[in-house]
Amino acid sequence: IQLLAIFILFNGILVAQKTNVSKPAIIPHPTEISWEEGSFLLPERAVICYNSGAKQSAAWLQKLLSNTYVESYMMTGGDCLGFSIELKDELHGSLGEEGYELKITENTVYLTAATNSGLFYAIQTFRQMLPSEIEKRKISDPIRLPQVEIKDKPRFGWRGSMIDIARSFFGPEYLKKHIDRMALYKLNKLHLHLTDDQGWRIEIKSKPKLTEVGGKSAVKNGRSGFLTQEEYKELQTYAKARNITIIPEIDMPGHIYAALIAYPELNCEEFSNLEPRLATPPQLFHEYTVGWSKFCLEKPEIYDFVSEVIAELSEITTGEYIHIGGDEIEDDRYKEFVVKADSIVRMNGKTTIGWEEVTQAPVNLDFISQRWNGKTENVVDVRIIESICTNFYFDHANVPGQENTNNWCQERGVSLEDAYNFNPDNPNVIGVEAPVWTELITSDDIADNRLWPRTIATSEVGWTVQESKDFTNFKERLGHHGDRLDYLDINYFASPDIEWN
Ligand code: TNX
Repeated sequence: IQLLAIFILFNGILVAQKTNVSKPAIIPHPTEISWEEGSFLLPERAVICYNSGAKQSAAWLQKLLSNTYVESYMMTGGDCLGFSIELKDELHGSLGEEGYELKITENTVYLTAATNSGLFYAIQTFRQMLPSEIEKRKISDPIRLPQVEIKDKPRFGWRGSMIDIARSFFGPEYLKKHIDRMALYKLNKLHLHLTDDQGWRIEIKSKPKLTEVGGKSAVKNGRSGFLTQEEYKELQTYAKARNITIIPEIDMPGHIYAALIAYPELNCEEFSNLEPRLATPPQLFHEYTVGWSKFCLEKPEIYDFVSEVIAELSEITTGEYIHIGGDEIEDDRYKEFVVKADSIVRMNGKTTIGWEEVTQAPVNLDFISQRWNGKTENVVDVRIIESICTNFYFDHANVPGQENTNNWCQERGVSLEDAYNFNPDNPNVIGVEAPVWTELITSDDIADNRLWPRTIATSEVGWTVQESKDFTNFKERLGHHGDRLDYLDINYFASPDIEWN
């Protein structure tokens, strides 16, 4: 009898150990999360039942499960076996455009939202609960998840990442990977800095020389190239399916040398728009110097150019926004240019974004200003995307002294803590975005190192309410994501203040 008792006790401990599953680390931190006693062992066969409109999301869930041993079938309505995924219009009020609920009981995972974007995010949270190996290969070991109830929605609708593909080109392959990685952390805006002095990266059919000439140029050691319109459209579709909008930027009226070599008539005759004269058409420009080129702003023809380029870009852009740049230039006609460019964008049915300098000009109130140094005196009170360089410029060093990094904004660089601790509390702020400028970033590996894990910090800044943010707690959760980042082949900077496990 004693032996039997010990045996039962022993078995009891085994069962208890088995069901006492660890709590997965969710990033960004959800609004409300309550772990329950007990667990759910994913079954070998499952039926994902979905309601009207939720089919595309059910397919995402099925795709995710296909990297586990769970064999799943999709069925509309009917009896769920393990998974229920539902759109509920009436939750729009409480969950908004991107919120969701995720509930795991002893035998079912319930994913609910008012939109497919919300369901997509419920799936991303569920994905973070699955073993990290699923990012790389199919796993056959039993998966036991803790029971939980999550109600979650973002603090901001704008949670962005920017890559400068003008100085060094990053093509569709890298950008798709980046989109996948962004999606895992619920980022929803990918801003592409498409043009600059060193290159022009988007095909404009009515101005073929932009890419024939400007597509062949790049910063020293950087890659050249450009996106065809087909590639751009495909990228948008790929992003859209992952709840990400592409924001195209044509930087004007400065940072424009690549267009000037392609179409020298946009220059002043005496090249006074190229001061200091660092290059003269038809020479390409490969150096790292900013703020020296501009359109010849007294020539009316430049507005024909701007109109044609913006019209064609608007035509192929499915998102609501066009970014006109507008940074780092001094010219008496600057404000006039910005107002005109803004109205051209609006005529094409889009919302205009520009770097913060643009708010010196009396732009339309729909305008969105992207704040990067906080030094502009606004004449208009418009919406703001927060990208202040001390906290969001990831071309700066991860740690002091890191080579091939910028340091003009903050000598010591932008630490993970800097990236995390920013609180965007200005009432005009609609969200956050972290830019990466690529004068010194000439390979995918270096780009990965600058983007990750700081981009994950930005995701929590954009998603999680201030009261739930805590750097110590974030670091701990991030440590548990190291494997996942590895399985995703991300060459992330292994911040020394994180215990990676
Ligand atoms: C500033 S901040 C820029 C970029 C450069 C970056 C790094 C801003 C709007 N523009 O043109 O690439 O510094 O040098």
